[in-house]
Amino acid sequence: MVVPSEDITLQHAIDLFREAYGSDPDIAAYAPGRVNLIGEHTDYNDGFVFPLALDLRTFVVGRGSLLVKPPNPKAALTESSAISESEQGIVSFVADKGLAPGEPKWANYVKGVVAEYVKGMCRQREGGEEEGGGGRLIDVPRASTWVFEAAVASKRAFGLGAVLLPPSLEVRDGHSAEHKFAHVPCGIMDQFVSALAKTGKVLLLDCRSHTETLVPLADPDLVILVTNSKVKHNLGGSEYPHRVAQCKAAVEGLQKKYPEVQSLRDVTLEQLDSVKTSLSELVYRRARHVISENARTQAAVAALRRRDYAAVGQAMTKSHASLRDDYEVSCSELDFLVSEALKVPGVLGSRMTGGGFGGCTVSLVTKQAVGMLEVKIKSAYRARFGVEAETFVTLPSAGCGVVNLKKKEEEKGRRGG
Ligand code: GAF
Repeated sequence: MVVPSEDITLQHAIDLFREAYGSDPDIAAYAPGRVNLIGEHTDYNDGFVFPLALDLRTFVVGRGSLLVKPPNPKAALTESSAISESEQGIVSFVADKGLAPGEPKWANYVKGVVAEYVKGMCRQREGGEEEGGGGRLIDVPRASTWVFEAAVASKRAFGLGAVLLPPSLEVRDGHSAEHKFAHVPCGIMDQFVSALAKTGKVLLLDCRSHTETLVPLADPDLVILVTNSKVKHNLGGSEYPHRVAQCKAAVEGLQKKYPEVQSLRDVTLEQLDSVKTSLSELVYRRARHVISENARTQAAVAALRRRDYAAVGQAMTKSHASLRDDYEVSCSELDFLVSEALKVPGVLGSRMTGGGFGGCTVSLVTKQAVGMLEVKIKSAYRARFGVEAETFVTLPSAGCGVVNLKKKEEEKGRRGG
């Protein structure tokens, strides 16, 4: 895969802005994509996840003066615009309390965050809800407006940065946007990793207490390979919400015997087995995945801390089997990519990553073996499915942030470049 350099991506966003508004943006915000090393479908069960940010970022650019000194006050003060870099589209909408999801779907991720933001502004304002909406956005300090826009930059990466908003608010805005505007009853993993990720570190997140721990992964001999199956998935479709409901059903069944249980996080495999006959076979297997995945995630974290990479890899591979067999969120393309990867010497572990039903796999592999892995996996995938899989090597990268474009230009000028 040819990954455009950060400067090219940013420049592209700047060009789109110029084309749309006839002026230069003066601020950019970015948010990284993420890959989850292990801990899948555990976040909405109060469990543990272990993701890292990719060094692939989406940029959002803007100009503060558009909000502060609009040529046409009414229109500009009540409008927020979004440019989708990947879909080459522009959607304009009124940033007020009436904001509702609609078409195109990608813009709902933007609108959802804007809606939460407007609501937050209303709450913070004296006079409450009635006072809020639209033009009130001008009161938002410029930097935070665009950091906040970074939250929507990457479809599922809602990191709002830490400039003005406390982490809980950051997460609430992106998380609630997905629930209400994209209709995905997702957990909190993606929002947190986008906001909190650090270079060279994998983020262990306790999804109940919302506490995070950064675990180093910076071994010169080791890399992470992400492989895109190119199978598109739609988590808003019925399967993801079904899994959420099945976990809830398991908890309800368990509570009859163990009233103290609040979520699958609180359950051991022994406890689950003790109520097996009272659960449907399907609900039992769903719960078994979540409970065993929490244990695998904690084991993988401990293994990474002691640099036992083989054990990390084994936990990843077992995670895939559980997602495939018990949770049933894999697909033949992902299963194929994983089994082909594991045939290559130097691959320590491989699994599907994210919600499933398509998307990517993640493999832990020695630096020496990664070239061979890419070649083999691509040709096998092409031969089997007639599709070019995309691969890219990554290391844990930093979370979202802001670039002051004016300052960047001035610095460039001073350096004479
Ligand atoms: C999707 C969701 F958005 C996450 O919250 C998480 O549940 C993941 O699927 C599965 O681990 O990415």
